[in-house]
Amino acid sequence: MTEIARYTADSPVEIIGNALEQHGAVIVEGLIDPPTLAQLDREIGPLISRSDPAQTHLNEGVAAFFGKHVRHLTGLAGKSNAFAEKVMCHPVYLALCDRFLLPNCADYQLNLGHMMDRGPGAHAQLMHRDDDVWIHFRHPRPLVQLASVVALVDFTRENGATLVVPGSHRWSRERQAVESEIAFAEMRAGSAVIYQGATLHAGGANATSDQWRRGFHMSYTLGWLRTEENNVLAVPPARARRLSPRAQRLLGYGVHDAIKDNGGYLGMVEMRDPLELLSEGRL
Ligand SMILES: O=C(O)CCC(=O)C(=O)O
Ligand SMILES: [Fe+2]
Repeated sequence: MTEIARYTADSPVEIIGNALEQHGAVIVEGLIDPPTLAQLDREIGPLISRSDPAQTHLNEGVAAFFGKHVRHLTGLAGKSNAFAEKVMCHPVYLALCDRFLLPNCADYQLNLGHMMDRGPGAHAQLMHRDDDVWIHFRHPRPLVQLASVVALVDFTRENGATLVVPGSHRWSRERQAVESEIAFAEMRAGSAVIYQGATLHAGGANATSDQWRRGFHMSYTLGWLRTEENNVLAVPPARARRLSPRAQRLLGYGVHDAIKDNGGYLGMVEMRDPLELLSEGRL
């Protein structure tokens, strides 16, 4: 069995980033502090407990991937201020996005902010790479995604800790992991596993515990790529207006301004930056 490199949240972010570059995955312990965890619980707890594990999914493939024992809550930045300002805008995530994503875009954005409460009976997900959502973007391609699973309860092997294959971000796309290459992201509530979009991983099976394994699946991508969750519809202007400009920009409200790189603009409204229209009350 293999292990995932571990650091604490006060480790220099450069060291955390070096491990993420080398191994494709890293655990950061104590990333989310206890008061923020309590705020998340107050804001999100009542919503997730009303979610139906047998909900309708986009199609049968997605339904099979998640199974019928998982409660979902999406569009988190519109539902929880703590998620938007303290998780999505966490300085460690932003510093890692600066290092890994900014070389390939003028600004990065949230790809997905998704809570999963993986209940007893949840089966393991198929081993996958999150960046395969952009399957038409042929290889070789630059690094396009940083992803993370944040533990909101203690993650154990029994309750389905995320399975991660360190080093697989550099493998050929055909290579499959054998058991000895797969690590369990066992970690305390408030810790997170952070991985590259090309790193093989899967939600683990919650086969023997009686706990709900609650966590955020959150990822960031280049500002010029279509996002998995339609963030501007999931967090419409009436909600986005209450957030900080940084959070609004991460949700895709800002223009992607590549003029300084001899490129152009993406995402204008009335030839203006929607962020300005939002602050002027015109959106
Ligand atoms: O919840 C987890 O442990 C992993 C989730 C995941 O990888 C996914 O939904 O793509
Ligand atoms: Fe995934």
